[in-house]
Amino acid sequence: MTQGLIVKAFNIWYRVALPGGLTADCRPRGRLQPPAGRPEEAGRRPERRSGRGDPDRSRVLLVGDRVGVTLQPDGTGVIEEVLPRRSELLRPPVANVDQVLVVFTSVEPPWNSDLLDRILVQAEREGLSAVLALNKVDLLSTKAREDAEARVAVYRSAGYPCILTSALTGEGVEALRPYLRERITVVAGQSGVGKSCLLNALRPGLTLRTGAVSTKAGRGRHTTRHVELLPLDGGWVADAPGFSRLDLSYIPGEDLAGCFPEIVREAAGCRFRGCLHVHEPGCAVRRAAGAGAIHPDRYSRYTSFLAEIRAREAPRR
Ligand SMILES: Nc1nc2c(ncn2[C@@H]2O[C@H](COP(=O)(O)OP(=O)(O)OP(=O)(O)O)[C@@H](O)[C@H]2O)c(=O)[nH]1
Ligand SMILES: [Zn+2]
Repeated sequence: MTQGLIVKAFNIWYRVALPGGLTADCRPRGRLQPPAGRPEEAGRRPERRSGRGDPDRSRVLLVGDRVGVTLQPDGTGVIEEVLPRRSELLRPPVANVDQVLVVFTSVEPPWNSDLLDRILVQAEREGLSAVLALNKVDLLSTKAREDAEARVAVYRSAGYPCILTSALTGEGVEALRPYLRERITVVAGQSGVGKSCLLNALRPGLTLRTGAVSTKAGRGRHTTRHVELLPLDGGWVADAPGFSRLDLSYIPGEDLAGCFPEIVREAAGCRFRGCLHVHEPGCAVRRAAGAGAIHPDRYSRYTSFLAEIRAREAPRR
């Protein structure tokens, strides 16, 4: 049996990447058991994948699953086993994701820290690390670039690696590369920020559709775009829509602070366990926000997200 990684799923077939750069289209063995997830995942999400434990084998496996395959004489393979998952994303549906590459811009489209913070909160909630790429820096004047640097510094001080990139000139592309090596990365960011272009710059041999509408035959109105993992420096990237939910109300209010790494660092100093860092006495987080150790913009984003979650939670009580 050979170990491989599911890189694409279609109907009952799965494309599996094998050692040596080979791939084989594989079908699961009849009685294949669903993989074990992380036990602490139970109850983390508002919606569970309906295929969990479902006898419909076609939904048991995910792109990103590590599998054991027996190759057949005709070049196809049979998936005999699935290794336990380290993580399981619902949107996009990918297993074993390590991190999110968040691509954003300060022009075309303009800076949107609300969306950026929402994406980062989701990444933290899923237990994924995040790397930020501020793309299209070729469009910035010296002054605009200084402003962009200042905005990015907020995220650096929160603990996120941030790289200024241009898919057009190639600036920052080599600085970004080491973060993607040997990991499974999902690319997130609003439409038009240059996600596909940046991946193309990282992988000159690869051509992803960018900007223009795809003309690929057979892509009818009712077919959805499937997730695919693309090889990159011994790692894998998924340029798939989905990882940019605007609605954070699936996160319990008391868990939100845990999704801001700089708040987590300070919260140990709060007087009360379970401090929500809003108006509790002896709150180290508010103190740190007042003193600048936590950036006031990030702190106020935390309080506004918390208010949003609370407003949704209230009717359920
Ligand atoms: N000037 C400049 N333009 C860029 C850069 N990166 C991408 N673009 C342009 O921005 C537009 C959108 O790029 P895409 O790569 O398609 O953006 P995307 O984020 O993949 O967009 P969606 O597929 O809609 O999510 C295209 O017209 C690109 O040519 C950059 O670094 N500099
Ligand atoms: Zn506190």
